[in-house]
Amino acid sequence: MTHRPRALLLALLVLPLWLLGAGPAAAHSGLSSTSPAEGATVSDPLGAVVLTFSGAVRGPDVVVAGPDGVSVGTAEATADGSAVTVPVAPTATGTHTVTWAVTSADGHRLEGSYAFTYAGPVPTRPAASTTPAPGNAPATTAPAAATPSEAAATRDDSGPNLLVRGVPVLLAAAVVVGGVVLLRRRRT
Ligand SMILES: [Cu+2]
Repeated sequence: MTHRPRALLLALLVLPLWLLGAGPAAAHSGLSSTSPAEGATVSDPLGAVVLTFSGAVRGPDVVVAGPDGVSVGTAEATADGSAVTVPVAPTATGTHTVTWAVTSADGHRLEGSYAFTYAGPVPTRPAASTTPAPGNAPATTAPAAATPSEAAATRDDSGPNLLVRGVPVLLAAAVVVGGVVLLRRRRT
């Protein structure tokens, strides 16, 4: 008859401990999925990075950095329930790193980072007229400018080449004509 109060006592001791352990764990929000996904290669135009958590989050702080380490975000990240969205405008193809931090519903600060590869279209030169992005992407116009001058240089070389080629042709013609004249003189 003594084991029943013991079982009750054990239940009374274990139940609060279980509630303490499971309570905060149930309210603790984790990262469920991301768009683009970790390790994914994006070939379509990308306008935003979206992080989806298992529960409501607030106070998002998200930085999406391009291959040069400069942020490609065009506005602050916003939280809507369990989804965090940050608008982006990639300026280069390559590895993009998402570094994020949010406050879970239970008050815990969560943070992490992951990377994806962007292989979609990029502006040929920074569109300063429409994009309010603070990042001035270094325009790589130097290689493009060097190409026409190289083409002009090879085109200039073709002139002397034609003259040089013409000399052997004239010499060969002179030899043939001379040979024919000599043969005709021998016959007569
Ligand atoms: Cu938590």
